[in-house]
Amino acid sequence: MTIQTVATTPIEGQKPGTSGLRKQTKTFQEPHFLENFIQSIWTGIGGVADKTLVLGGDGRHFNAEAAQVVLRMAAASGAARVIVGQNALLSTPAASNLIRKRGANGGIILSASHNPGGPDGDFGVKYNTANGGPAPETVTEKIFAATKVITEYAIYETQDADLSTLGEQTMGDMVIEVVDPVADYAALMAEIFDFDALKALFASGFRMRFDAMHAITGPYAHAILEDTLGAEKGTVINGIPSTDFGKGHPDPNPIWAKPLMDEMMGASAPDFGAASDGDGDRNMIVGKGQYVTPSDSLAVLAANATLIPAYSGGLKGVARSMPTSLAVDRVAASLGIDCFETPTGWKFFGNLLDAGRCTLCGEESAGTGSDHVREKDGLWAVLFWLNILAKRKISVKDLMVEHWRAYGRNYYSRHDYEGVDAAGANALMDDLRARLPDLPGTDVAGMTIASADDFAYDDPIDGSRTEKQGIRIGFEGGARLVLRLSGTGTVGATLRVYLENLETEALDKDAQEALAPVIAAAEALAGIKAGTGRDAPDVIT
Ligand code: VG1
Ligand code: CO
Repeated sequence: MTIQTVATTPIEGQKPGTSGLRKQTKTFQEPHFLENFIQSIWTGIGGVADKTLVLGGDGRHFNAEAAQVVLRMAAASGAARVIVGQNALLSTPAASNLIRKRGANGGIILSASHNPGGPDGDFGVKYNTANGGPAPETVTEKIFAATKVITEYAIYETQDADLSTLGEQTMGDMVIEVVDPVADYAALMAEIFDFDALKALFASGFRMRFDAMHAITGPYAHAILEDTLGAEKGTVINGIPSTDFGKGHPDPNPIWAKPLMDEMMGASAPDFGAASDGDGDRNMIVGKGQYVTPSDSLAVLAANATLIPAYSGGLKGVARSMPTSLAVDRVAASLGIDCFETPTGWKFFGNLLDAGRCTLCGEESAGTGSDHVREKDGLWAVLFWLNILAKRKISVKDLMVEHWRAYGRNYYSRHDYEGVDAAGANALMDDLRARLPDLPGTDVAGMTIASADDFAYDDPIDGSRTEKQGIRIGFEGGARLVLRLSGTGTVGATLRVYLENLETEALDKDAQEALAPVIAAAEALAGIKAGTGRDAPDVIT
């Protein structure tokens, strides 16, 4: 085995986005693309010599090959140990747990999360720090800076490591430790939740459907829901991970998980339905005849948290990303705890969790999590719901009605305009941004604008400031409109329009109807049709 030093030149466009570097798989497979980025990670974290890393991915096309490159590059740059999930698989929350549990210096997660996979899909690389969470912007900026000046990378010339067999092997001086991807994560879930109550729930005939969407959560869901908790065989569907996610779009929402939605709205629906995304950090919750928005889900978890063993002492605080609805704010107010509003992306929750300022966090994009790891966690959210239902002995539908009666209902929807012209989308945002100071006090679509700003976040723990995180427009009476551009897309720009309307009386409306004034206001204020060249959103969730 020899260390090869390969001359290279900087490659454009290696700036990490909302969640790591995401590109089309074909781009990642171009000469030096992956290697440049990995070497830049080593540079950005001050070198990898003598360090211990965790490595795994969501199993998509190129996962296995990329993992071998990362191992050979870690060995060439002097890493002491890499803990790898068997067959280079780890869900994102399981990777976060392993980093924390094993005291690793960091980890590399190979995933483009909810983006489709396969040769014509997307691939991604994410670096997580020693707390188990996504690298904060101070670190990703150093990595990006390194990508712009790279001249060479180091890689071992050797045959592939055997990642199918559990146990230790060496590559040069580096130890490669292959671990069961599920075991430590399953043990953590058993510490957090009342598994006896969950076993009793399933033993009583409670029926569930879990759609793993051909992605990484399948093995975890099989092991925990069926093998441990006794849910009937067949509860988990699409549970074998495939490299192209069965040619599907592994994003758990009513559009991409439509078969599950149809089943849950049908006459013979099971009691509870759920789905998870490509890398296992997102969740969708749906009861018999009742979809639960991610924003509402976060609010319900917060309101019922003391039913869960790990949270029985109460919550230190909660946090939500800015576009997430204000439903959880209302719960926090009634509990008398802090509610933090952060920019989109899990990396902004890390400091709050580390400092013990909040226990639960969530995003409107189907991400929910707590201080048990430093990532959002799909299966954890599902178990949280099951634990609540087991204790409360109530249907999802009745629980939602009860919740809305107590706190009001924040009707919510997101309209996405995908792959639109980037220049046009930027111009739309810039134009609206320039008009923000004049908007408060004016009327639009029959509503009066109460506030309008471009969201900037001052981190209360490290004092860092993050600007231009999306346009927020608040209306009198509690409606809200948010516009921002996606940081995870790989083609053109994606405009996300987030719509919210608070109702305290009419709790049973159709969401799009309840939001009609806000939708009209969005068009009047931002000229979305003209700016995107689209008559309607591509995806409505
Ligand atoms: C999207 C979501 C955001 C989430 C991010 C990563 O980002 O809106 O809430 O944190 O994806 O999720 P953006 O910039 O496209 O809006 V995952 O599960 O794809 O890592
Ligand atoms: Co994800």
